[in-house]
Amino acid sequence: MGTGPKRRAMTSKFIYQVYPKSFLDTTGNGIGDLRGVTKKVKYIKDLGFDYLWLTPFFVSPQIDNGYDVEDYLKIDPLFGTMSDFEDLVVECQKFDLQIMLDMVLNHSSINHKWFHKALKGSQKHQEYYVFKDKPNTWQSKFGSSAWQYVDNLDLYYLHLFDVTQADFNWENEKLREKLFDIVNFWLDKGVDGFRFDVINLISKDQKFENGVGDGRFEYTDGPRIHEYLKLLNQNTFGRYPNTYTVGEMSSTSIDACKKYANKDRSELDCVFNFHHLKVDYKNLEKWNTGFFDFIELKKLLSKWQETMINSNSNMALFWSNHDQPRIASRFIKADTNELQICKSKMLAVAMYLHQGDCFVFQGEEIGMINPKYTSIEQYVDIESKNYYAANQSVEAIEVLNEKSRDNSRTIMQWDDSKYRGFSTIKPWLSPTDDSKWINVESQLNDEDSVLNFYKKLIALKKSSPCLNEGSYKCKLIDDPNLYVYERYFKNVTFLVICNFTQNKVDISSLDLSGEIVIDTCNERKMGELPAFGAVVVRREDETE
Ligand code: TEU
Repeated sequence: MGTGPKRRAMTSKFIYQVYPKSFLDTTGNGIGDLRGVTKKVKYIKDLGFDYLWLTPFFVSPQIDNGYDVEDYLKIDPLFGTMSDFEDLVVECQKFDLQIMLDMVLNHSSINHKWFHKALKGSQKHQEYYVFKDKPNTWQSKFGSSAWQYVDNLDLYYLHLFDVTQADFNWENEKLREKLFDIVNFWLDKGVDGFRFDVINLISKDQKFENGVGDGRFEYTDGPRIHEYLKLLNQNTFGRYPNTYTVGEMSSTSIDACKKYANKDRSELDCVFNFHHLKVDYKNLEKWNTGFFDFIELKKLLSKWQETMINSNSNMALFWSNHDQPRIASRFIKADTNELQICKSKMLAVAMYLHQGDCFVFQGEEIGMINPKYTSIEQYVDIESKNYYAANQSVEAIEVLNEKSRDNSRTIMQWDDSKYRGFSTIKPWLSPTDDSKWINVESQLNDEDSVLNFYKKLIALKKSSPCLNEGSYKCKLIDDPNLYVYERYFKNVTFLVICNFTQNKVDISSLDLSGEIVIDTCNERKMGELPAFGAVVVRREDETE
């Protein structure tokens, strides 16, 4: 029960993210459920994952697909029952797969009973949220003002996300205790870890100044954030020796992240930052297309690797989640299936051989791609709908085709049947594509598939202390085609070479002597790397 700093093992963790709604439907209603997850525990474990992260399945009006929680202690009937969840825990224990839940502690749904009581005039419950006489200029992440007027109270409440997601007031100790109770409830149910949603937004600067732009600097990595995270740690998961936690950090800074996931502090084990996923945002603006700054991507990856390693902190390695378009469809287009497969493998090599914990979003391991919806009716996501409402046009659909969060939320493709082995009826979100190869069944039987490649890559990283603990150095940072880096530890070095283009690239200046442990290319001429190719060389210095 010690609350002092934990010593963390240096081995990287492998976490598989499941979006239950789109994973596997066992009831035939077109919506995935917890029993569907239970059925696939073995599949996840066989790939080599240590953890299963489930996005929220608590009672919710589902305006933001469960990130708007109405009751944190109950399972939404859409996904099953508490007994289904308990069965899932048992199945995970059987396969030694740890379970992580997604805790949304920055806001609740306005359907939550606390908010209802606040609206009815309860002072105590109003203090659980952020009510003000006057709004400031802060903008919601989903567009428009972040404040909503409540007529009968003559007050405004803060919602950094949708108007139905009211922000909590973490200044209030009673509220904090209530939230800690929720986390402890799930720990008692046998949960092994948590992903904390936008957790770096919970400490708002109490001056509530307008600030610049949308106001984010007034509430991001706020004044009491480290104190709150320590309290959360001490009062909940920190009381258990082997829990694992990762915080989703929105628009964060590297200096803040160094502290959040420092191995000697008692905040979190790991952090997500999104800077590397904004390299295709022209002028840092999400809603545009056709832009990709490769050099900036390399600069960001190398800055975060070096800084986090040097400050003894840990970071999440990821290309995708339920808010991001599919990585296989991102950055540079692949013209053929063959190139698409190479690209998926290359991106996996580029990301997961860094130092840090590896997060894979369902379907990434088979190279799933964005759907190409043609009308707004096919979209479900609230952010996408809001964007379209403000920009109704053919161009807006094209932008959504690249940027919508629904791109990653389409159903998991288990086989090549009509509804992809996900369901027996039309799913809640239309299937992605009609390819015959992007599905689990066909890839399990194919030695060279993306799926089997992920398996090998995970095994490689797990088996190598250097890839877990080693330092990092980026090479050829100004090269417009290649991402090259080295990992080194004791007398072992790994050289990672990735071709981010659709052309073959000259690599004759690089020393490839050593053991080639990964070569994604079918045919590779000496001194060349084919389109989207990746090569990894392991060297051991005998003289040390
Ligand atoms: O996302 C936080 C977040 O800020 C984004 O990733 C957001 O979706 C993006 O900036 C919009 O362009 C988390 C969850 O992952 C997301 O699904 C929720 O909608 C959001 O918090 C609110 O809970």
